[in-house]
Amino acid sequence: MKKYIFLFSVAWSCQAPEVSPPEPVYPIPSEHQLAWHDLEYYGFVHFNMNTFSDMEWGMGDENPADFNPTELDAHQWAKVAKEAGMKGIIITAKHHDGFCLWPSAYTEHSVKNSPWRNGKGDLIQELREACDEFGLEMGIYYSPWDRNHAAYGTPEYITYMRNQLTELLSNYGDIFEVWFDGANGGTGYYGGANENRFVDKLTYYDWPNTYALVRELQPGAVMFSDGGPDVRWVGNEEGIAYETTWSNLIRDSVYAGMPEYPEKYASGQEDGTHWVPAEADVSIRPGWYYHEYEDHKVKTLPQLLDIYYNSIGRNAALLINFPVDRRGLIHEKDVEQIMKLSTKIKEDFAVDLAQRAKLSASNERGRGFEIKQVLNDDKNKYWAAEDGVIHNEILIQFPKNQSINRFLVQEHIALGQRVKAFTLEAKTAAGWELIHSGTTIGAKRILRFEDVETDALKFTITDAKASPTLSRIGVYHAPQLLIEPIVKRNKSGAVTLHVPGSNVDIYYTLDGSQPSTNSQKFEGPIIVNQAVTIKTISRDATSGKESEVLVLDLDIAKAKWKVIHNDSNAEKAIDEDPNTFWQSTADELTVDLGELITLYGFTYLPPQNRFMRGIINRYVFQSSMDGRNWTDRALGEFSNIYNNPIEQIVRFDGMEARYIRLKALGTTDELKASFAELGVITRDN
Ligand code: FUL
Repeated sequence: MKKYIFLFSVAWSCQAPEVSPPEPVYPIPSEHQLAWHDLEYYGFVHFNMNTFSDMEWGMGDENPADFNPTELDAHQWAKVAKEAGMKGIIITAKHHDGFCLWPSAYTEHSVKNSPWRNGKGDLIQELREACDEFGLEMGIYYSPWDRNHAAYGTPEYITYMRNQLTELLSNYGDIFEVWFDGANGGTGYYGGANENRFVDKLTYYDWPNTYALVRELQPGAVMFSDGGPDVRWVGNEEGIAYETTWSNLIRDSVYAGMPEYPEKYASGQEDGTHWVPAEADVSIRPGWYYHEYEDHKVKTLPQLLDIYYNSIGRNAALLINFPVDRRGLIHEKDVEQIMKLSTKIKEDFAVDLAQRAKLSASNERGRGFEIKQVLNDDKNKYWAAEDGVIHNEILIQFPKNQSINRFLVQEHIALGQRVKAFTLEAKTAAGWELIHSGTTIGAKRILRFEDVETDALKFTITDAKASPTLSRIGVYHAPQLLIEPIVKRNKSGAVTLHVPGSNVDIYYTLDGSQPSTNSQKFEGPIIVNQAVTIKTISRDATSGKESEVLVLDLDIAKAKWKVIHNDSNAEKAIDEDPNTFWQSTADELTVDLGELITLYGFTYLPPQNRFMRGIINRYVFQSSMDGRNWTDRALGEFSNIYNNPIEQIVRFDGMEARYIRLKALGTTDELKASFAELGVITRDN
């Protein structure tokens, strides 16, 4: 017995003494924010009156009788989310049109006056049960803006909003996130007033007291808006975080819907005062709501994968939206795509090569904080450097040469986000090669790069706010993914198809059939003058692997079109290049089509650069036979175009025209209207 005690005490005394953890670097996440970070990936459901009115933003005058899904099944939504690897679902309980998915006692504009479940339905309750069945969290989207409510704009509406939040946050169990949309104030039905109502977005909602109410009712929930208070908008609706993304934010300078938010605040700030991490939201289709005409525009796997790596891989959570269809189901195509993403992610991260490697760090704080901790999935175990040691090198030596193309790294964020700059190098036959030089890490950073053959990696932290911590390092070799062809067309109608890389063949069809190796092989530009749907795939000539099918509607070529403006730059609005645009001087664009054409609609693409100006949000579209006498053909709003600047499609009954004009009645920033591309629809479907 004595002997054992002796050995034990020798072993004990040989071990390094316990050391204390590093001091936090403020701001740090709260307990409920830390729990939220663990979710990382969850689903959004947009399903309201807009689903039935085929709109993105309803005016608020819609009839509850029109809300009538035929096969609504919240279990299907939850099953899809669960199988896709998502941890929760946020539902649009009330969107801007004010229609409520639960039988609110405070309005008649809800499911209780719809034919769905004979007016006895409660969709929030149905989703609650479905989420519970599949072990998912449930979140609530609640639009502060209400285009239906007569009192919107007065203090009475704030009471209404709080009463409704009280219903939603008291009667449906634990809510993980309350989502406050920044879009608010403008035209609407407003109980029949049909007017323009602007509110002071900073003060009108009395946010401090509204937030206090949410905290009281759901202490575990995080609140989302442009400026938090707990989780912030990433600043675009493409699901893409910034290369440099801080979880810190100068929170008190920000409020929901502030115009300069995306440009100035969305990436967070190194010296931000509060922990308000980013959430990247994006729809699996161009719009947030279901439109049958987008059935072939569901995002492809390479697009979804880019979103994954540019959000979760850049210190943000990812919220992918399903525009539930009129049946009340997530559409088959959306299911297919989201499952492809989860399969691919599993494949990409199947084997962590770092687990077989030998790791060493240039500095270690001491016992409990050794570099081996980064191979452990336990979030509470982490490597830390000694106080004051900012520059740190971590060497990862593989037993033999490896082909790698992914590097994952995480900070121990419970003690604050610290790293400001890092590099990743690989030892190759040519010596140490720089793979990536980056800035922030945060909750998770994933680097994607071309295959590198290497037997060692060097990860160097070159700058940090304080001595760094890391909770995880992973190294992977993701299988190559063949991307579908990129389609370009010029003004004369010449279409080119392109795939980066060599040894890839491209096949296409113009008759609506599925492309295969029996279809036309792309050998050089194809002239496409008429309206057609092009379907195309790429195929690796060696492996025979095929990409997904890309489907694209093309309308008539613009070869004969001329802009009627004394400014050669105006041509950019009809040059078929989405990356160029023209900013008008008179808020309108007039085009001579060169011949008489029967039109069934038009398309408008706003500028595609990151912080664009002069985006049209209210318009009138006119046509003329002679260029002198004009008739109004369509008048309306491009809803949500500022946040989601996708091509706008407006259809009308067929009519002949030689000249067309798109006139801006309003732009999102009141600057002169800009046009990336104006197009026409000549197919009647
Ligand atoms: C935006 C809204 O205006 C859209 O309709 C959508 O709900 C999106 C998630 O947020 O601000």
